[in-house]
Amino acid sequence: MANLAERWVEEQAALTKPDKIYWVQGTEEEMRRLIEIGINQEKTGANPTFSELNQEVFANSYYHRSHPTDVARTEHLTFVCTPKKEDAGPNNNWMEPKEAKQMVSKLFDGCMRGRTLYVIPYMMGNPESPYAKPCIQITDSIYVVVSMYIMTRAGKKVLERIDASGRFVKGLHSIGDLDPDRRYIMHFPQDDLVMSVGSGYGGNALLGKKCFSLRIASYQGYREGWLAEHMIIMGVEEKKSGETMYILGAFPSACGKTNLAMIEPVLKGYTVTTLGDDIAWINVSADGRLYAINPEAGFFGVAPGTSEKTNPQMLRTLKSGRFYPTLFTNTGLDLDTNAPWWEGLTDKAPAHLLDWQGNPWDSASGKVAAHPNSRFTVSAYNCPILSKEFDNPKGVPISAILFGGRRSDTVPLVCESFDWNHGVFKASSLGSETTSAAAGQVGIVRRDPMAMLPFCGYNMADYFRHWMNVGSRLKDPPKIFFVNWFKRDAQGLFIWPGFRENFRIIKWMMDRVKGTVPAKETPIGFMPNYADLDLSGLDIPQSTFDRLCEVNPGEWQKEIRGIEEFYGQFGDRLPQELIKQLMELKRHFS
Ligand code: OXD
Ligand code: MN
Repeated sequence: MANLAERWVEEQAALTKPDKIYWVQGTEEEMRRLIEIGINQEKTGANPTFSELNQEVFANSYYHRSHPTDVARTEHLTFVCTPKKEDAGPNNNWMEPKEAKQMVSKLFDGCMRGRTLYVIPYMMGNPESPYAKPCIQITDSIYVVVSMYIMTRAGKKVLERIDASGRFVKGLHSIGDLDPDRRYIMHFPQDDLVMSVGSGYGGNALLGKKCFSLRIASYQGYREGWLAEHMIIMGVEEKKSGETMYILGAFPSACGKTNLAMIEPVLKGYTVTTLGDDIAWINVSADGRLYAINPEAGFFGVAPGTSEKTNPQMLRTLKSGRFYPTLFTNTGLDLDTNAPWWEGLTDKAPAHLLDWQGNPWDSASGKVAAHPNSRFTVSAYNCPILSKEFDNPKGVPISAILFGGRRSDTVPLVCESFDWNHGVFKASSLGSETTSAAAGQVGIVRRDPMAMLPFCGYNMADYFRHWMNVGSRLKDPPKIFFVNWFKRDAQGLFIWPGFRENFRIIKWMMDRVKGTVPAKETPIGFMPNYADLDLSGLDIPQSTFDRLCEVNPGEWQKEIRGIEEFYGQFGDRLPQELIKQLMELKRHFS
């Protein structure tokens, strides 16, 4: 009798009707072969799926150009299909599961005719970890197969794990005809199932990432008592003591999360190691502490703005090519060197450049050469500062959690919450100006609780309660901090220098965790004293610091109105504790 995985694959093949079925083994030699096919035969729109890049500049790297309408996550086409609409919550688009399956099944019907159906068994998390989860993705895109090979632990060994556990997360994917009108990313949390059609873009098509490791996994975590979060994991070692503190950080997409995960400390005496740049699975261990693992095995990062200055470790990672190939998608292409190029990589653009759509780029046009959401896909194992704990099955113990957003005003540079529930309140009302990582208008403030608004696979009111329940199980809860690197002055210029200098704030947070510095109590939380922030070598006088840390009553009254409006949509389901916290804040500013 066919096993569980085979049976499911047969059913999907009966629906999608491919010419061939290919089970991915997960070997390097196999990926070379698939890349070759992508170079010579397989097309994405009018372009070959891959072309080889200059191996001297970026070793083992390949270029991919997507369909021009398929460049970002499409939140309006992303659905959470729970039997009851209230369980998906106002934070998700909803469709009744049976209806949703019927609708997308029509799009999947025969969509792989003349094509190959690839079966990718993969693991999210180190297979040795009790927290890791086995999965299978079906796809008809070689770009997706190679990307999954980089981003997850893929290979046939996972099938043994599926046989043993009798459970796996299923992902059915087809690029379909790439028509945005026939594009749907459907999640079925009750069935551990994702069906995605019409897009090859990472966040829509690498189903282990946002679809499973955040949307489906957040629901699993809700049921099972853990958290799946949109967070980086970093280790900061103090050389003098030899001690490492592990920190989580949540930021909405394209707010410098990856740069922070690999920050080169501007202060002497510290080393930063990276464990993850996007997703953390967080469990309460027997000792009452939070431990985090990164379920992914690679980085799918925004290229523009990545440079020797902003993220030298990422550039080293991208140039390594040591263990896995690296992909560049929708960047510009330097015709003289055959290397990818993007805005910010060098001060001056190359003389002969193709833009992300393959047209000669004209510097006078005012247009960008690389798409603002152009991406690299690179293995974490290629990263020179990958933490030696990266594969620790238990994960790493967490001492601090940091939340951030992109705000021109209102939110100060750094603020520590009074306690866990106050931190949950502040994180639940986090606002951020939108970026190009998702389709839609850029630069307007939207509430993005825990930076999870596009990724929470169930009603966020229940999610907030779940956060508080997890906190109540902790013996030694991590401190929760809020940062805003993006405050602007009256001329619209950033006040804080950002990038490497952000480490000064990390250092203050570590001092607070250790209890070695006092702080000022304000209505919104604890804030640093000027004297306790190490600003040595920076020209930041007290007056600038005061602007960075300003809590302006008028701005906060507006903020409170924004929070009230956001909370309103959750009705009675919103935990009373959050309403209490909001009332308390309001009292201070009325
Ligand atoms: C991402 C995102 O790709 O958050 O990580 O959009
Ligand atoms: Mn992300």
